[in-house]
Amino acid sequence: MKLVIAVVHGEDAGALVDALTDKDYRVTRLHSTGGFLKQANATVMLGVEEEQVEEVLALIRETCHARSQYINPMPPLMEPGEFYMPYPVEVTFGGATVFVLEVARHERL
Ligand code: 2BA
Repeated sequence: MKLVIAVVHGEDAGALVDALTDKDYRVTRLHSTGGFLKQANATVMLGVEEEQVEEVLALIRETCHARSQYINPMPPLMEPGEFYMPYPVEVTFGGATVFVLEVARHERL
């Protein structure tokens, strides 16, 4: 068995969970926050058989899309007689960051 962990954009998480549950996968959605952007994203976690991993990855590819956004790397600097407005920097988020882990043991008790 494998554990698939996918960090996805919050706006894609609903469609991904629906696509997975439509195919009878058991899924857990966690609210998470990216360390770099410090913005909410979603982590979707599911235990699957090895032969199901490719189908799960295909569903993630179909439902999760890359997005660009601009962030300000530092706040504007305003000292007496000085004004510095930093240029926004473009950052691309995802489609998805996916980890596939070996599961040592799985029980439903
Ligand atoms: P964040 O950490 O908020 O990162 C959002 C996007 O910012 C990243 O998109 C990447 O394009 C950029 N970025 C992140 N760290 C950077 C850095 N040190 N320098 C320059 N740009 C940087 P993605 O790579 O698609 O990642 C989307 C989200 O997936 C991340 O949100 C984080 O929550 C998660 N993630 C990505 N890689 C991970 C990893 N190796 N381990 C754990 N979580 C990861």
